Parts: sequence; C-alpha cells; structure tokens
Amino acid sequence: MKILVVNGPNINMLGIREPEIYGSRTYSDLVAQITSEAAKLGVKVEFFQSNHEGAIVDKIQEAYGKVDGIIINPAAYTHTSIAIADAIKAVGIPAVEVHISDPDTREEFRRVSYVRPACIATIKGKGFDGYLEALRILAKR
Ligand code: CA2
Repeated sequence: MKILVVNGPNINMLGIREPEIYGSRTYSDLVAQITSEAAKLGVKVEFFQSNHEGAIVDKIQEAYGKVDGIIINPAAYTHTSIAIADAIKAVGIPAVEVHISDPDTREEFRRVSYVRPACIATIKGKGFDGYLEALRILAKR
C-alpha cells in the first residue's frame, strides 16, 4: 500500500514562527514522524510539499493509478482552491484532509474548506498526530 502525503503553502516554514498555533517542530520532524508510523503499519509513503496550487493539482493527477490514499493539508488553499478539490475528485483516490490547528475555531475566512467534501474524513486541531491518525484511517481500508 502506498500513501501520498501532500502539504500546501508555508508548511515548509513550520517551527520557524507562530509556535503557539502550529507548535515548534519543523516540516522535517513531521516527515520523520509520519515515516516512522508508516513503517510500523507496513505502508509506503511519499511526501510532497509545494507553495504552488498548480503543482499540487499536477501531483494529485500523477498519483492516479499509483497511490492507494492521499493525506492532504492544503494549508491556505483549503479555503480557496476549487482546483485542488476537483483534482481529488477526478482521481477518485480516498483522501483525508488534515489540519494541524483547528481552522474552524480561528478567523472567519478559515472556516470554509473547499477540499472537505472531496475527502473521506477531516482531522483538525490534533497537531502532527492528525497525520498519523489519517495514515491509520487509510491503512485500514
Ligand atoms: O492548521 C493547519 O494545518 C492549516 O492548514 C495551516 C495553514 C493555514 O493557512 C490553514 O488555515 C490551517 C498555514 C500553514 C503554515 O503556515 C505557517 C505560518 C507561520 C509560520 C509557519 C507556518
């Protein structure tokens, strides 16, 4: 089983600022934590982080027929991107939306998620553990 883990804009900056919202661990720490959980579950993982909407759409399309599940934190594109939502629907790969913080309890503009209806589950507000939960959900399928 292979899972693609997609992270959107500024996730590569984790740990650098706003530790009160996103914690003090870095993107490399996140990759290490998911890699370790995946090994325990016997799942292969591929990581992709981009600050560009089109690159994320391209990556999701490339996953068609090659990947069994997608974990996606679209970051700010969550609240704006119909293109990413459409790409998830187009490939038909089960996807889990993950957010480190809980966007529904923050500013009004973070309360909409275009991606949510395209996903089988949403995990929010659980920090990095949310990605591990998403991995377990997809591994069980
Ligand atoms: O809580 C999440 O995981 C978010 O997807 C993170 C996004 C935000 O736009 C979403 O509303 C919720 C932000 C990604 C990281 O942004 C940083 C900001 C400052 C310092 C480091 C990262």
